[in-house]
Parts: sequence; structure tokens; C-alpha cells
Amino acid sequence: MKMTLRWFGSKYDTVTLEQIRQIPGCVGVITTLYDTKPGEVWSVEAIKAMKAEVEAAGLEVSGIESVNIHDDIKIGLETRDAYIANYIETLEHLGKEGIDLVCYNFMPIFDWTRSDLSKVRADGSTVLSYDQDIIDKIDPSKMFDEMEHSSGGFILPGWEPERLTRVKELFEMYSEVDEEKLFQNLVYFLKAIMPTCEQYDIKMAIHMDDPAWKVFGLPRIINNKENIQRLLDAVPIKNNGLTLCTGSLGSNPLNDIPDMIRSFKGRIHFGHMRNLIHLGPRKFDEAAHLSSDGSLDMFEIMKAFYEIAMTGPIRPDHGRMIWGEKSMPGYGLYDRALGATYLNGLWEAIEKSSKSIL
Ligand code: CS2
Ligand code: MN
Repeated sequence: MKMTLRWFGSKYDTVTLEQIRQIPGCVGVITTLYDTKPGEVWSVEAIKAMKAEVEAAGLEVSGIESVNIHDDIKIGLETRDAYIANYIETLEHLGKEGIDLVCYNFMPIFDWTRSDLSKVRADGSTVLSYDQDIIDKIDPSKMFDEMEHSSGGFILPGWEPERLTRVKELFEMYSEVDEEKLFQNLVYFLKAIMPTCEQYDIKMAIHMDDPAWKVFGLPRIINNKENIQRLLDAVPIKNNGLTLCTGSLGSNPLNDIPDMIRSFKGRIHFGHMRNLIHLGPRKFDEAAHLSSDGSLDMFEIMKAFYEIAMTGPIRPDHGRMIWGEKSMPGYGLYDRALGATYLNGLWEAIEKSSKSIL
């Protein structure tokens, strides 16, 4: 396991590379080219510049999150082949620069969804939270405004404003796309890019749907053990792998995360570590990483990662907003640094105790 932190680039992030480097055990960042749109080819020069900036700070680019997928690919329009060709070109450019991990998601229109980005907890910290009753009252075409309004002026990952104008049109375009069609479109995309991924040994790591159920009637396909296994089997190549996100899967209490980690051995290329508290059906608050602060057993999760000999990067996913910090909701420095330290502590204890038994 390799500890990393997500970094949004010097233009957008309140957290600096220098601060990230001082988190004990943190060796790299997970980042992206923030001024590109889905479907565009990433230039070699821009990739080189991003790498050089990160490396000058004594860190590595441990992976990309995300190279986003154009909606035409998800919908399965004829134009998809041109966008897939662009995606392949981007992969070649990344591969030539030695970047071998690409996280992406295949959720229609919206990335992750929450009903509140700064819910106050008893200790005064704020967290992201989800309540289906609130979501049900929101007009999906207003969702971008809702998110922008509550984000404190920060641009949220996956909620970039350029998508805003197309939401109504996109809903119409997705009206014929059910779970099966979306799945087939994903398989089509993966089969097309796999030769390039194998050539450069780029590991594609699909992010789990967040939350793990249908939102606004849009299909969800990467949300439980059976569906994920189906995807792994449909394109049975190691380079077709997963970003195992505990907070996304954990939104559904029926998902047994340690069991899923063990079952997907060899295909998990990236781990997102986050805890949450179930408050009722389809209702949860995010929490500190500590097991006792939420509903997930982070020790059991780390143990499962240890048992599958996870060598890829993991990162603390969303943190709480604490100590007066102002940053993009979920992506401040303080609580994610605490999370990284806690996860490193769990790992060291698991590693040393398992060696002493052997
Ligand atoms: C992230 C996702 O902030 C988050 O919840 O885990 O936005 C993630 O980056 C994307 O879904 C991956 O494409
Ligand atoms: Mn995640």
C-alpha cells in the first residue's frame, strides 16, 4: 500500500504540495489536468508540466483522478468512437510519461451526490451528508445550483460548471439508457481501450457509484458485489480494475466491504478510504476515518487490503471540515491528514502483528 493524497492543482487547491509532503508516509498525489473537459486529448506538454511541478515538491504523481468519460460514450451515441479515440490518445500520452493508474467513473450526468455539504456535527465539525427525502424534493436540473450554493464558492470535483447548461438535454439523452445499456456501453469502452492499457500497463480503476443506488432515476451499475464482479468478468484483464471506495460502497449497509476486497483480489488498483454513519434508510453522514466515529470497521477494511497484498495507492477520501479550515467541502488538509495518519497506524499494526504470528 502506498499512502497518497488527492490534489487539485495549484490553481484550485487550498492545500499545497509542501503541506502534503509533510504528512507522514505520504509519497504522492492523485491529481488531474483541471482545465480539460471530458472528451479532450491531454497534451504531452501539459502532462509533463503537471509531473514536473509535483516532482519538484518531492512527491510523485501516483495516479490520475479522473480522466472523465464523455457522456456520448456513456449514452452510446455514434460519436462515441471519436471520443474513445481521444481517450486512447490521452492514455498513450500518460503511459509515455510513466503514469500507470487512471481512476474514472461511469455515472450518468452527476458524479457523487449529497444533500448537504456542510452539516454540523455535535463537535462543531462539518461533513457532507445524504438524505433521500431532501434529494427527492430537488429538481435535478437545479442540482448544480444547489451544489454551487452550498460549496462555499469552491468548484466541486465532478460538478464543474460547464456541465450546468446541458443538464435538461442530458436527462433526455439518457431517457433510453437503462442499467443494461449503460453496462454494455461501459464494456464497449473498456474493450476498445484495453489494448492501449496493456501496452503501457495502465491500470484503469473504475470508481464505485456514490451513493450506491439510483439517484434522480439515473441507472447505477457499479454498486454491489454482483454487479462489480460482472464487469470484471466481462473484460477479464487485470488492467480493467477498480477504485475501491469504502464510503461509496458503504452507503449501502448490505455491502460487506472486507468480503468484496478479498473477492476482487488482483483487480483493486486504488483505494479510497472514508467512513460514514448510517442514520436510516438512504440517509447517512460522513464521519472521521476512525472506526468508532462511524458505521464502517476501518480495521477490518485495512486488514482485508493487507491480506490481498495491496500494493497500489490508497488515499483518505473526504474529510470533515475542522479547526476553522476553509476549503473545498471534503477536501481540506487537516482531517485528511489525520485520516492518513490513522490509516498508516492501522497498517503498521496489522503488518507487524501478522509478521509476529508467522
Ligand atoms: C470522489 C469522486 O470526491 C469524491 O467523492 O471520490 O468524485 C471521484 O473522484 C470520481 O467519481 C472518480 O471519477
Ligand atoms: Mn471515492
